[in-house]
Amino acid sequence: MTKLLITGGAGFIGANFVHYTLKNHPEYQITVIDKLTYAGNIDNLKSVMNKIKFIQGDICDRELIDKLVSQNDIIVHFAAESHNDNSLRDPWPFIQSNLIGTATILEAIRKYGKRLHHISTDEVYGDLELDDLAKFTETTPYNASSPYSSTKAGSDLLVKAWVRSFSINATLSNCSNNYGPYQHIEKFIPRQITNILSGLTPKLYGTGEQVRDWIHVDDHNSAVHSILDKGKSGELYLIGANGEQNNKYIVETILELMGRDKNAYEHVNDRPGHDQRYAIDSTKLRIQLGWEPNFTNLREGLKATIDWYTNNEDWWKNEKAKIEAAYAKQGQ
Ligand code: NAD
Ligand code: TDX
Repeated sequence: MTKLLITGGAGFIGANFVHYTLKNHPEYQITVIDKLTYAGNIDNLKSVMNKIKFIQGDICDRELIDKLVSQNDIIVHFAAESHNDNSLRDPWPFIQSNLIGTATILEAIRKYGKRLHHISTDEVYGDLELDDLAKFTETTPYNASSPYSSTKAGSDLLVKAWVRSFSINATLSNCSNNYGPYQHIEKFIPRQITNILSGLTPKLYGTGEQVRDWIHVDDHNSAVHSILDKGKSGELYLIGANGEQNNKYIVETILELMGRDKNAYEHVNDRPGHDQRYAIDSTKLRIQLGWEPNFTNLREGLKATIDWYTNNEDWWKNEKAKIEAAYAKQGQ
């Protein structure tokens, strides 16, 4: 059995990765390390706790990371502060976890000669114009906009530097916007679904014309497995499933799927520095590794996600008032 250490495995994508791996890749023996910040939820792993080892800890803890990396074969690194709006309120946790945390993992990887897969985002490339037909590729220059995306860009550069200078065995992937079960309700899609379920009006930042390239979380995770199986050390792969839509379309579709008037949303204050458009060209991943997404119908994916939040109110309802109070302070 290959020993797999998953950082951030109690968060949205990490927890889905644990479930996906247990179901589809029995060759891995899983250990999760997660600090259980506000975004980490041990309940996300409740049903599989007897099949994995869970350690509550910080990726900035050098002694702990040293020990865990030495005990495992492959490290898949999801742990990060992940929300742009929070990074605009307070950048420090982002600098700590995304930069110092990644450097801590890299030093342990270098010491013990283990394999790393670093999870990153398309936001490292900045944004595209709304009327531009271009997409991000693996050679697009880094040009991050927010404290969140700049710390993710910095973490990617650390990985690339450790590959070049110390010849560590590492791959990187930069994925577009994920949706699916277990996503924190601070994020766009779950916020709007839980607003409607709570009798609140969906909130669109600014004009709502901004475009995001949506991918189902299981497609992100199947791509990560393709890279673990067939990826070449030192390479970076973009992950995307041609899911470009503007925010207005997403809110209207959610309202319609939930049986409401599709215009029953409000425009609120825009995000400072709001990135206009993200779009991924995933040709390299598809051609070189033979990966294809399974969830190509966004409307159906949204319907399933709405069903999940409707059926799992206990998972989110205690957090709702606190999240909305923080947004309300910013007129959002
Ligand atoms: P999330 O906020 O839902 O989960 C992050 C997890 O990391 C949480 O469980 C949290 O407790 C843990 N964590 C944070 N700081 C930690 C620390 N110092 N030590 C240990 N654990 C810590 O985020 P997510 O949306 O699941 O994102 C996971 C990864 O995927 C991130 O690296 C993010 O940049 C990347 N990513 C996310 C998206 C997206 O659409 N959500 C898209 C592309 C890439
Ligand atoms: O209430 C809202 N209303 C709204 O219009 C919220 C929370 C967001 N938005 C807009 C802002 C963005 O244009 O929706 C879009 C998506 O917002 P987020 O869910 O905050 O995602 P984004 O900022 O695009 O970043 C996400 O994708 C890339 C993840 O949070 C990152 O972790 C990932 O790297």
